[in-house]
Amino acid sequence: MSEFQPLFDQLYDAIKAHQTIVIIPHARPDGDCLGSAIGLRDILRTSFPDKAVYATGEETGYLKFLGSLDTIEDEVFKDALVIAVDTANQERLADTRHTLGKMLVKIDHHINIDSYGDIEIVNTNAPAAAQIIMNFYQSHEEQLTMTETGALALFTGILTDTGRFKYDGVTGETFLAVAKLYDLGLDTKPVYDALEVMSEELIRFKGYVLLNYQKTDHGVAFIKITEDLCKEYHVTTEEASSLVNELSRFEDSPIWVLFNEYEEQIVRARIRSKGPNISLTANQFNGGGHAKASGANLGTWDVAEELLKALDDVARTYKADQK
Ligand SMILES: [Mn+2]
Repeated sequence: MSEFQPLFDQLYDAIKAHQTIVIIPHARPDGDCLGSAIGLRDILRTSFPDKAVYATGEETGYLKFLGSLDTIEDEVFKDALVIAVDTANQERLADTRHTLGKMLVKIDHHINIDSYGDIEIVNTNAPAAAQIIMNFYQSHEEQLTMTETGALALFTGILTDTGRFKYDGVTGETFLAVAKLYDLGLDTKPVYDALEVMSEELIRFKGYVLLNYQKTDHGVAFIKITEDLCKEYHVTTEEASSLVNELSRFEDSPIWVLFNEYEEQIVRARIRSKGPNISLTANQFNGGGHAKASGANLGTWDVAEELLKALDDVARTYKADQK
């Protein structure tokens, strides 16, 4: 029996006990948070047709194939069970009415820095929140069911957060979850079609990234993306940020960073690693995440330079240790 079984039982009881359930992913959505939210919504709607089940939040172009989110009034939250997915801290939730419900559940795979749920199912070993949703499904397989829509959404969550099954954290459990999704009628074609397609603007912008990246002394590869640049190439900040792993291929670069500006020129960094733990550095720069994939909120470009210095030092130490 999994150590999470008692928590899954509590979640199941909470679902049974509530007539209205609202699922909330994080802001600036990715495949895992939307896949988890839409997948869980499908499971609950299909298994409990008498309940009112909603998923709120923000949609994003390349993930529209998952289905749309619900727009709900404040009153809907009254007496509702609210389930936040894939979101470490409350400020990041795409709908901050999460406290309006009767009970709040947190399902996440990031380090539990902000303990905000009445029930918290936080498994930092899971490579995707969607895998935890599947673990819950599998823990109550007799009582739960889902359609192809749910299978597609959960597969997308697992696929994107594991970098297509490449990242740390992928285990046999991941593939057992995916095997179950295939058994439930998963059709992967729409997922690969949607994820592989790129606008011409973004392809041109990818060319810009590959021609204009820079490297620090010890091989931290980075690219700085300004709002003006996004305007010039007609790409959104989110689209531009999706190119972060274009800088992953350099043999001598254990760390790579994509910087970009959000509204009012707030600079953020996406930091990735194929060796050293970069989450500790991200923590020092008002950010965090996973050992090999973190984000940081920098504010200004001056702080971006400081982050690069700190990461260059991490790369230097890492390379020295490798020798
Ligand atoms: Mn995730």
